Amino acid sequence: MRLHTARRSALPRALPRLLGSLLLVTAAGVSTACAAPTASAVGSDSAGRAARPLGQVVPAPASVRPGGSPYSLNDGTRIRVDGSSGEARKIGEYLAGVLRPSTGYALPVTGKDGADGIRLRLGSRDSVLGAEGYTLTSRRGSVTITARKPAGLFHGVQTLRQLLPAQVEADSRQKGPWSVAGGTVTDTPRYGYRGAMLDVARHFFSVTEVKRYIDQMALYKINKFHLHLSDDQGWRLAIDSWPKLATYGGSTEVGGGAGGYYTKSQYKEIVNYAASRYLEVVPEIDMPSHTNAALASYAELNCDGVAPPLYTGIEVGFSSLCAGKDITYDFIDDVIRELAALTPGAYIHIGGDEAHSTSHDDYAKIMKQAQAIVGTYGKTVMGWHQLTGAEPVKGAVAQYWGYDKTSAANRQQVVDAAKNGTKLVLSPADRVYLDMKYTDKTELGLKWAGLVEVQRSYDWDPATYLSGAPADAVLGVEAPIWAETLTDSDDIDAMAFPRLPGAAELGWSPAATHDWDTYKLRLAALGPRFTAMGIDYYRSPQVPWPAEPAAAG
Ligand code: TNX
Repeated sequence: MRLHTARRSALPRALPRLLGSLLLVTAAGVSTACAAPTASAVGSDSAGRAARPLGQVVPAPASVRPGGSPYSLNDGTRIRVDGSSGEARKIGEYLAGVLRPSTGYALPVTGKDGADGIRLRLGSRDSVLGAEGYTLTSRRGSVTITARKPAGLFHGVQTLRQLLPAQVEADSRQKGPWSVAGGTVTDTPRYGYRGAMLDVARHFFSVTEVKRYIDQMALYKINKFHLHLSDDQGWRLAIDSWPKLATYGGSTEVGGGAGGYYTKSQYKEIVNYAASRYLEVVPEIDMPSHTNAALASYAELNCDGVAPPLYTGIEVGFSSLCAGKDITYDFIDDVIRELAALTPGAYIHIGGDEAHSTSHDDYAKIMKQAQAIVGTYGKTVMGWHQLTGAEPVKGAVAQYWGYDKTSAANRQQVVDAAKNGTKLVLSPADRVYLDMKYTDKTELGLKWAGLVEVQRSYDWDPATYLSGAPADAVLGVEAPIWAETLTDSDDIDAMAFPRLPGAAELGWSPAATHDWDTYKLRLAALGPRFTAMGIDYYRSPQVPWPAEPAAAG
């Protein structure tokens, strides 16, 4: 048995394990929950190589049973996958791709025979695991991840990454040892919808930047990637039947930069990349407002037949599609048809927010037609919660983005819709809008919904947040990041980290694990991982980050 720290090796053999389990149980206050160890155990090694308790993972796993000998990778380790499925092999290759650069081990991905190594098993008959759950068992000689479905295996692999020392995330060779504490994690998500949104309209982000964010989401078991593809400042997807949307409407962005758009093949590349990380893309074309880029591209879409100039400011609510013109509905049909053909996922998001210059009747008319069109192409309607002020179709999902100053009447409208069957995804702006400043000193971001420090972002419960809404109306949580002030991956990193993992935990972890005091310790332990991945995160004073060298570049 390899012991991880001098402090521990001085203790009798069974004692560290016993202490570990006691800490796990008491810190979370519930016996099934995982939780954090003491602050000193989080940060005892500046390189993040301290022994890591089994439950020290974000999102908190549903159940953790520490015990037994740890597992250690070595230069002979194999990743053994279930040969019956190509997907298990791909996940094995993905894991090897994460582990090889830092460990320097060959880590061949081989067939499932053999009891040692990292074993990825599909086809568990444990129905409790559902489509996304997994078990991970670590003992001397092996770590075995078992799941019913590939998504569960993939999520289990993310847990394994976090159970290894932080340096495993580096892209160059690091010193081991590479050990995982002994025991079993059994884990399933609280909600089926765990999303993050990226606004590529206010500033355009390249395919490479988008993939980077996808990889970051996957670490925390997020499974929906909402792409905000159109707004006043830019149209970001090529549409064959209306080519000027992209070539002209996509030619600028906030501040007047060059903008850009995704060709269909680039867009497919994003969708496929997301799918390889078990994320479903939820594409959004915002309407009837937030449409200046489209209105500027085609004069005939405007009620007065005059195309407005391109727009590079950050005001909202001034643009509107024209409810009284037939061509408006041809346009919506063409766009949704082409988009649906590029969308393997269930949802198409039609926006519907901040239509301040559209009359109620016009709004209701356009949203009714748009919803019908989404249905025609076999997709489920998603819209911002203002959709509940029109007539949401059966099965529609409303994304709630209210905040503490949202009027009681507006909240009630959403609650009433939920009582009538509209499903909800919760994105409260004063909690999980990742573009809100942390403090007054935060350089990037906006603050119309207030300042959102890390604790405020984490400390709410999706089941009770919208009081009066039936708990089963809530499909999950999504953290949007709007990009008026953000121009590249560094900017996304600075705003999403460390709040994104908290939003992911709200979507994944059982309510019983929800506890800021233990969460902040688990979050602190992610600091060296962010650094190893080149993420220059906000060092919130609310979180006891371990000492570490300044973040790279
Ligand atoms: C509100 S939330 C918006 C966006 C802005 C964002 C900035 C919502 C559906 N609309 O148009 O980009 O605030 O935080």
